[in-house]
Amino acid sequence: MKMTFRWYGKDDPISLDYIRQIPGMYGVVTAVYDVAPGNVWPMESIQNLKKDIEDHGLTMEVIESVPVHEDIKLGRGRCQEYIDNYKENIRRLAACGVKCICYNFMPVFDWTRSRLDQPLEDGSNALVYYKEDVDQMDPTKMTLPGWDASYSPEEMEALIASYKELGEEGLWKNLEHFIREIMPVAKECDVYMGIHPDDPPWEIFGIPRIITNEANIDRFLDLYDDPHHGLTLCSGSLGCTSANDIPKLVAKYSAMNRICFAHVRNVKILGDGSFEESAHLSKCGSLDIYEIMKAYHENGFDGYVRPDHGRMIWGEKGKPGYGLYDRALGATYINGIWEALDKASGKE
Ligand code: DNO
Repeated sequence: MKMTFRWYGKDDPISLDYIRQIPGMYGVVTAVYDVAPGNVWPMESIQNLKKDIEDHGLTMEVIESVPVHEDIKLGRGRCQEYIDNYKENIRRLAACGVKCICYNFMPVFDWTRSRLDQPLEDGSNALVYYKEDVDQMDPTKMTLPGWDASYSPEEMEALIASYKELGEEGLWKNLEHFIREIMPVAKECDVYMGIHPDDPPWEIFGIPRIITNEANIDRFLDLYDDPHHGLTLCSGSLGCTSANDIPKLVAKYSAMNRICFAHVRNVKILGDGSFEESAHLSKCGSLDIYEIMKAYHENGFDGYVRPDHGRMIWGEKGKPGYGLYDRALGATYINGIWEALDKASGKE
């Protein structure tokens, strides 16, 4: 496994100098953030990003995310032009040494939470999803850090209506078209495309979400039979519901060589469709992180890993989910488990 850390570029309050000090850090996961979704990333921006990262002794082999324009997901408007741009981005990133691209196919909203700084018992705070509060939320009147905030309330309303009309099968059809278009390019460029599951893995605000469970992931992988067509297996996204058995999914898809990127996050499932993000340590949440890492290890996983959302601890103020301290603790914990698994299996 190759340990990585998400870095939001020059505007990230966490510097590359700090990231390189986390033990065992192989590289950062980043993106070009000043280009609107759908457009081609300037070569110069990609090269500058790479240089900066490599000057700090880190690698830039993983991009998260190259966003998929809503016209592609809806199969309308400038869909084909945006798909061509997407292919060009794959080519450009590959030319700069990128080996893995993370993306998602969630309509309009990326990860959704009801509160970003819920105080926890130990004085830290974390992202939470309380179903009752989400049920009251009006997505046309708010935004969250992972969302595209450029829509007016009217545009948002129209977009939501289009997805309701499209429905689940319509979304599958558009996903299939996108995959059949981009995968030959990714394969030729030797870039591994890892789709991120929907977070949370169920329908929100009445619009469809499809990368949510084992049956749907099987259906997704069947769209294109090649290891370059794979998964970003996010334990915390799929693991918000106990219906998904994460160690089992990790074992299955890593044995099939279809996981290129592992997001390791723990969550505490609260039972009524609510959950809280917790520290990575197994006993702090509902997921058994040891069993998850063991499933990767036993199946010879050698892809990229990153600690996912952390809590805010030790008074840190920062980007929700993406502070330094708790994610660094997460990386160290994961490295510790991996070292133990290596040694116990005689690998080291
Ligand atoms: C949450 C992240 C997601 C992820 C995208 C991938 O913090 O894991 O926002 O980056 O869904 O496209």
